Amino acid sequence: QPSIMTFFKKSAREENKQKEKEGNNSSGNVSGNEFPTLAFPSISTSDFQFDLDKASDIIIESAQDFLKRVDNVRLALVDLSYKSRILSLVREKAVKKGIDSSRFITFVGDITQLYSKGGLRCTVIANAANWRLRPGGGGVNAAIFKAAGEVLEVATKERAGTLNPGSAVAVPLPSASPLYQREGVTHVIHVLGPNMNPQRPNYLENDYTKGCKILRDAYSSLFESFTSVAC
Ligand code: AR6
Repeated sequence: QPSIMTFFKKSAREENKQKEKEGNNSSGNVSGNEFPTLAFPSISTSDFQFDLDKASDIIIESAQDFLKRVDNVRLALVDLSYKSRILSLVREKAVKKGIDSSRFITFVGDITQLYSKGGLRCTVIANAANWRLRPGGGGVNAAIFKAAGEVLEVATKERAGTLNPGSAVAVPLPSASPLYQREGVTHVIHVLGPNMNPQRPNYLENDYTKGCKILRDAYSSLFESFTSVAC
């Protein structure tokens, strides 16, 4: 009878095997670039169930468009696992499209521990938020609010009460926050992406014409907010 521990040990072994195969935990040039860096999760592709192939195209197009227009900044797409499908799709497409690997990277790690656990300095992090900008609910939203402490909730309420799909709001992180002190994060940008999950508000009923537009708007609002706080 396999125990829970055996299961965990096996998963850790598998992750390590995968890690060895890939050589490291990132693609792109992680060190030697001191540009302000925005770390962001793939918006809408987990709890909000947005199609991964379409999302990866939008991430690449939006990043490429942004990096053409704005110098001296860097973008890092982050996900928790080496097995992340969205990270592999984006990596493949980034290579095909010839994105500058010193300015666009993919990184495996917890977005709340990028510096302390991964050595990646990101002054600004994005959150895949809900429309009420509430803590909890799971995914990256729960992780960020938990790691940042109550000060993030208070600072968020001062900036905005709700968010429309496709928009973003940048919140300066009070220096009392553990995320500021431990990770060097100065701003959290909440982004609301399109929702393809019938159990969640603003469900788009699989309308990918609307969904893709909202996802593009979400990334462009996110990247514009990043320039306004980092440049
Ligand atoms: N660090 C890095 N990436 C993460 C982390 C983390 N700690 N946690 C999750 N991800 P999701 P959505 C990745 O579901 O689809 C929330 O409950 C995850 O693997 O967080 O936009 C909100 O309150 C995936 O690649 O966001 C909303 O109601 C990506 O982050 C709703 O979910 C986004 O997954 C938003 O759904």
